[in-house]
Amino acid sequence: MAHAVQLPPSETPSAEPPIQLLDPAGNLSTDERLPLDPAAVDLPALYRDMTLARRLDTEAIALQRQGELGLWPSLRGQEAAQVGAAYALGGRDMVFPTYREHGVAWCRGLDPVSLLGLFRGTTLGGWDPYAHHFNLYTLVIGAQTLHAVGYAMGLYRDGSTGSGDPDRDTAVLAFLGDGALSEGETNEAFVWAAAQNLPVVFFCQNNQWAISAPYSVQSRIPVARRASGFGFPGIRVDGNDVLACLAATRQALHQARTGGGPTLIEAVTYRVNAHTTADDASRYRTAEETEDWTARDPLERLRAHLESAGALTDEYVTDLEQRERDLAERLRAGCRGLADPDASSPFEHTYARMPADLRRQLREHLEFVSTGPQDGERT
Ligand SMILES: Cc1ncc(C[n+]2csc(CCOP(=O)(O)OP(=O)(O)O)c2C)c(N)n1
Repeated sequence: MAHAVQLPPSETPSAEPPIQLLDPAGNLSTDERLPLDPAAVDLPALYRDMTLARRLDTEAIALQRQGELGLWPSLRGQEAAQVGAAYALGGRDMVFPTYREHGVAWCRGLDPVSLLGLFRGTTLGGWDPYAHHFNLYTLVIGAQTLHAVGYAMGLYRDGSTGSGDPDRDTAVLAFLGDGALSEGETNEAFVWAAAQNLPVVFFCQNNQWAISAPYSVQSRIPVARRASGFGFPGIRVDGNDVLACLAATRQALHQARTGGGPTLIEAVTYRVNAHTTADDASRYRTAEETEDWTARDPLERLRAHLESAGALTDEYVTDLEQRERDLAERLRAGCRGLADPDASSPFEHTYARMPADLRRQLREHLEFVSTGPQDGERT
């Protein structure tokens, strides 16, 4: 059998350049496709939240290395995509994340300790999705796109989209990775969102890799261009440029809320760390590629801009460093203080009335747990 032709890993051929409003040196520019007045954006706040999202990530990795977490999927390199998108949200808009959206969770006001429970094994959820309009993390690739479409359908049927009342109209923001585009569920979600003209924005962080599979082995066209096949707009932005991500998401959410239907945003970025703390990225990608992308650091370019504009005072930097230390301490103490779950909790909350077979399994499980650790097992 003939071997499939493999394209070079990193960039897909004939991809149009992503729209950029802030270049790697920190210079601002304009683009008529994405109008944005930077003077009306709180740039130091964006920098603050990107910095704190990175610190959250760094501390979680350290906690995993100390054996406090089983696993951690790092967001490093994707702070601009996540914080930019999050800043475009309205309070009522509902977010459907994957498992890497720690920066969005942070901006949504979630207690960062609650992000750790899933990866410490103390919970199968971790927070009330309605408290911050931020759904639970989804580890099944692509599944959240259908959840998002279902929620968007509910909004549509409740008359909470395209009503003309800005205090009522609501949209959904669904996050996905480039790998999720190869899932049937994602494609079903796109078909359904288009056919029903639903108020949903699909925000794809194209971080180039689905674990060890580069985007180029999954598709012959760029992510954003796929949208036209489903019948809605796609837009390609520099995912390391927080302003381009903010402007694109703001525009797409506005369109969704006002009855204009779905959009697919491709934020071109890079996962600087390994897929998770359990993965060795050196097995499938080169150090040069990672170094090249690391040089396009999303925090550095905003910092460079703020410094050149004289907007980063010593006081601001000192205060931010203190906030970072406080956050780190809160994560360390909070993680170690997470309560062990009740032994029956994995069996609960799936069915309103537990089926007999599951009840039997629960009984067996509780019996097993009550016997305590077996010889040689860790306590
Ligand atoms: C349905 C399903 N298939 C396979 C997996 C195993 N898996 C976990 S992460 C991953 C890659 C996902 O890549 P991408 O969507 O690009 O997101 P990223 O992790 O890069 O942010 C895969 C295949 C899974 N979790 N769910």
